[in-house]
Amino acid sequence: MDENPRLKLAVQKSGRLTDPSLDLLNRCGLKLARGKDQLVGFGENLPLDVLFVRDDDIPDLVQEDVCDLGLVGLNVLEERRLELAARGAVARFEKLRDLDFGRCRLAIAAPNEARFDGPETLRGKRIATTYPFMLGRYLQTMDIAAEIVTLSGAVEIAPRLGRADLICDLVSTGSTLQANHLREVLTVAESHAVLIRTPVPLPAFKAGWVERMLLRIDGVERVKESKYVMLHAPRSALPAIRKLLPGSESPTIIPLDGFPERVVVHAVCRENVFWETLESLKQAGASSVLVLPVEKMLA
Ligand code: PRT
Ligand code: ZN
Repeated sequence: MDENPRLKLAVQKSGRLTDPSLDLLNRCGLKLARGKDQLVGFGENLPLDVLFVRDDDIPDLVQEDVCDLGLVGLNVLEERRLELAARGAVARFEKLRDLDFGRCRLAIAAPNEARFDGPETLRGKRIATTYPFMLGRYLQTMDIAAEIVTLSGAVEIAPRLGRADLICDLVSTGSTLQANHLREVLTVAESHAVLIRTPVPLPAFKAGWVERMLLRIDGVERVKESKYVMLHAPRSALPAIRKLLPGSESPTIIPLDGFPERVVVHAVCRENVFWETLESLKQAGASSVLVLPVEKMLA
């Protein structure tokens, strides 16, 4: 048996999740060697390799233990879970983290000119979707009988082709709906990218690396909006300045040589620092204010 087995992580090969997934891994310190069109990226500096696949294959690759980890949309995961449940099977992938990318919602949209007075309007209508299980569950919870027209793509043109009265599809900016003369009327589910893991227990070496990656992911997520603020201030202004620093824990106060009444303040702010905050800080007596991005943070 391999004494130092490598972790295998499934990532979407080419699509909306590819760049943000690779960006996250890069921020976690992974250097990937990947030839053009290669299906496997080799982790040069960590015992972690990336398998590039279609997003729809990721839940099964992970639950069948072909891959230890996967980055995939909650929508894909949930649809697969319901599909398995409909066959009396149980989804075995385990969610490790919710991630801050791939945000969208599964929504029902109606043609602009069609009347819509709430969920009741769906009764007896045909709804086109590539998410028949999630839509089915939604209709069931709302106690509405409607016909689900399952398509494999191009859902947004179904009403124009006369194949459906409404659609149920993923929406992020809403511009696709708009371009197809549709309007969003109901939200079925919210979604974002998630990290999932195999249900099979991992050997200690791999488990240790999963833990380390999780700490790094948490660090990356935490610093996204964080800023490091440095400023000079009169000691007397400290209470006011502390109140103005957004989401900061106890700042570091450093005496300023030769100026007993003045101090240097260093603080990590967990929220973005806007110009308005800087202006208020200045009004409160701060000077030489510097705002720096935070690259890494380990709790
Ligand atoms: O080839 P593969 O099967 O891997 O890719 P795919 O075509 O199935 O997936 P892809 O790349 O389109 O999306 C991958 C994942 O990104 C989805 O499963 C979601 O978790 C997430 N995501 C986030 C989205 C969107 N936003 C999104 N807007 N997935 C799809 N869309 C589509 C939507 O279906 C519609 O056609 O974009 C259009 C609407 O976008 P807006 O901005 O016009 O509203
Ligand atoms: Zn897909």
